[in-house]
Order: sequence, then structure tokens, then C-alpha cells
Amino acid sequence: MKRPILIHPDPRLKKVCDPVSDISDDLRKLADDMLATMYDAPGIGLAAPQIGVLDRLIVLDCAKEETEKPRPLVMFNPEVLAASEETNVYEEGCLSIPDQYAEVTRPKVVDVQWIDQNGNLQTETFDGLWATCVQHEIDHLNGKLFIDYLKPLKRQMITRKMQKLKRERARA
Ligand code: K2U
Ligand code: ZN
Repeated sequence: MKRPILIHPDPRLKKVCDPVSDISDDLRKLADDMLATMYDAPGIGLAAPQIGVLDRLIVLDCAKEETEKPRPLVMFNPEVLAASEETNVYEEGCLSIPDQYAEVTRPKVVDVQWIDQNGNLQTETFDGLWATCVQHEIDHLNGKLFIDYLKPLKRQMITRKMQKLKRERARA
């Protein structure tokens, strides 16, 4: 079922998450809840710390609904094995930093290895939006947000807007 998404600033979003040791039914259920939460947002990725779980688990589905069929991916302990020199710039957002967007430069192509929900080791090369998204999600597992790539003044502006949003939500 859908889980509440933590909003920046929140100390749990800055933590380095713990590797998953065994793929339990509870973790598989958590992954399903994360996919439901992601699709509902809507988003194309979600990391466990965004719903307050400090484990190394991310979900993503960057398939463009109009042209491709959905391709939900569940990744335990995802790692970037290699990244291209060539970079891409994408205007990123984040479900934990609603309605704020900024350009982030990242490697264009990445080789990612992970354990899937059946406990099998997977390795795949991602490019385009999939590459941007999987790097954005793995950053979350290391306590890094897309605003950490911005100049300090811009980052502070966004953080202040989120603090105001959280005050307003608390009053509602
Ligand atoms: O981690 C998250 O907060 C989910 C992001 C992932 C993402 C951000 C920037 C670029 C690619 C992926 C959300 O999906 S933000 C919503 C969104 C939707 C479509 C395209 C880009 C961002
Ligand atoms: Zn995010």
C-alpha cells in the first residue's frame, strides 16, 4: 500500500543506508509498496529512505507510458560498476523536494549491478532517462539529493521553501 514520502530537510534523507543481507518477504512487500507509492506520486523512481526505511533498496520504471509497456525494476544493493566519460544534463526533480527542478549533469551511460527480488544478481547498462534515474536513486541510498549538486545559494533557497512547505503542512 502507499506510504508517506519524507520531505527534505529530514535527517533520514541524509543517511548512508545499510546493505540488504537477505531478500525477505517483508522486503519484497516493501518493494511492492514502494512501486505503488511511486506510480501514485507519480514518479519514475523511488528509494527506500524516501519512505523512512534506511535499507539499500530502490525501485524505478522510466518507461514512457504512452510508447512503452511498464518495466518496474526492483534493485537491492544497486551499484554503479562503470560510468561513461560522456555526460548528460537533465532537469531533475525529486518526490522529497516537491515542485523544485534544476539541471544536474551526470554520466550518460552507466553499468549497474544489483540483486533482484528473486535473489538473482543482475547487471545491465542504462542510458537516457533510465541512467539519470538510477543514479538519482542510488544517490538517495548515500544520503545525497539532487540539490547537493547545486550552488549553495540555490540549495539554501530550495531548503527554505521546503521548510516553509512543511510548516504549512503541519498547520493544515
Ligand atoms: O527519487 C525520486 O524522488 C524520484 C524522482 C526520480 C527522478 C528524478 C529526476 C530525474 C529522473 C528521475 C521522481 O520520479 S521526480 C518526477 C519525475 C518524473 C518524470 C521525469 C523526471 C522526474
Ligand atoms: Zn529523489
